[in-house]
Amino acid sequence: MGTPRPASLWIIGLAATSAACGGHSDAATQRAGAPGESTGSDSAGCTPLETRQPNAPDQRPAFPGQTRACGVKSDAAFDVVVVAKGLEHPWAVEPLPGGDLLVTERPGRMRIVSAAGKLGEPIAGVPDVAAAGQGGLLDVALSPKFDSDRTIFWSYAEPRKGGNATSVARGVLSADRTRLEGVRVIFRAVPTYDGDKHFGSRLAFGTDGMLYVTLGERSDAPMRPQAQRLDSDMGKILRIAPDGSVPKDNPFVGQSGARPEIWTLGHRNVQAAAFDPDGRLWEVEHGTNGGDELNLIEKGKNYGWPLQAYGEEYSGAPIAGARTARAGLEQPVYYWDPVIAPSGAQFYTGDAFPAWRGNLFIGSMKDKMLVRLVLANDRVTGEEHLLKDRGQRVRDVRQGPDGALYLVTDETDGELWRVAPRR
Ligand SMILES: [Ca+2]
Ligand SMILES: [Ca+2]
Repeated sequence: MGTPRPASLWIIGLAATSAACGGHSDAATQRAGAPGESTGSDSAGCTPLETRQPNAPDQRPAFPGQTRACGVKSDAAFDVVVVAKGLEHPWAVEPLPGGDLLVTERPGRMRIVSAAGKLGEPIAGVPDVAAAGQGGLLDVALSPKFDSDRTIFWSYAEPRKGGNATSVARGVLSADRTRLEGVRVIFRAVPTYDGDKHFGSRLAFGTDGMLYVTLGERSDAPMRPQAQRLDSDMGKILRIAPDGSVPKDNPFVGQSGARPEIWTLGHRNVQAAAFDPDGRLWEVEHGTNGGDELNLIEKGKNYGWPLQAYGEEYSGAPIAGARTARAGLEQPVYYWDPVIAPSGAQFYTGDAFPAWRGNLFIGSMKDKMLVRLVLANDRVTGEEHLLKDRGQRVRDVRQGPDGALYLVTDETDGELWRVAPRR
C-alpha cells in the first residue's frame, strides 16, 4: 500500500480472516439443504474454488466470504452448441424475441444470427466507431418495447475531434432487419480523450424504464482521478431516459459542477451489468491486478476507485494513495484475486435450468470460462467455473426467451454458443 494502514484496519483484517473459516462452514451447512448445490470437493465443509497465490497476499477482505467463495458444482446437465463461428471479436449478444440473435462485433459491425446459425450480412446504418485497442462497437440493448418499436440502443467508442469517448446511439431496425433507421446519438460521455482503453460499456434497462450506461475511466494515469470527479463521466454508471434526457430524480441533478446523468461514481472499467429478479442493478468491473469486483449498485454511492481498491498495479507496484477500505466508500460484494477479467453478466431466471435460478453468470476473458455465482442475502456463497475446457474468452452472456444461455467469445474467429439442457 502506498500509505501506512491504520492499526484499526489490521484488526478488522485479522478478525475477518478468522471469521472467514467459520463463515465458510456455515455456508456449507446451509447450502446442504438447498436444492441444486453441492460443495466442490469437500462435502463436510467448504473448499474455496480459487487456490492460486493472490497478487496481494497481505490484504484481507472486509467481511467473510468477500473473496474465495466455496466451490460449488452445478446440478444441471447441459450441452453447448456452437451456433455460429466467424465473428470478429464479438462484444455483445442480445437474443431477439423470435429466437434469432443480435450480435455486435468490435470493429463496428452488427449482425443477426438466425437461431439455426446463419450469419446475416452486416446491418447498415451503424455510425463509425473508433476501433482500436479496447475501443469499437460495444454493447447493444433492446428497447423494453422492442416488440412494437423495433428500437435498439448501442454503445461504442466514438471517434471525435481530439480523440474519442463512449457514446450511446439508438435506431429502429428496419422491418426486413437489414438496416437501422432514424439513427441518432442520444448521449456523448465527456471528456473526449485520445486513448484506446477502458471505454466500459454495458447498457441495461431498469424496471423504471431508464437506461443505465456503464463506463470506464480511460485507464491512463492522468485520467484515473476522474473516476472521483463529478464533472466527468469517466469511471461512472449513468442513468438516462431512452430519449437521452436526464431523469430529474438522478442523485446529482442541480448540484453545481456535477454531470446530472451520473448515478454512481468511483468505478474502474465496468463491462458487465445485470438487473436481479428484484430489479436491483449489479455490476462487475475490471479492477486492479487482484481486484476485479462485483458490486450492488445504489443511487449516488461512491464505489471507491482509485482511493479504495484491492490488488495492485499490473506492474506489481502498490496502488498509490489507495487503501482496501475507507469510510464512506462502498465495499465490493465480492472480489477476485487473481482476476478473471469480467465482461457480460446475467441473472438466470429461466425455466430450462431450475437449479440455476437466481444465480449470476459472468463472462471471464482471462481465464476463458463462464463464472457462476450463488448468492444469498447479497453475499456470494458459492462459485463455479464452467466451460473452461473450450479455451475461449467469454465476452458476453445473455438469457434467451427459451431459457438457454447465449455467449459470445472475444476471439479473432469468435463464436456464439447456446448452453441448453442436455438432450
Ligand atoms: Ca446487451
Ligand atoms: Ca470498488
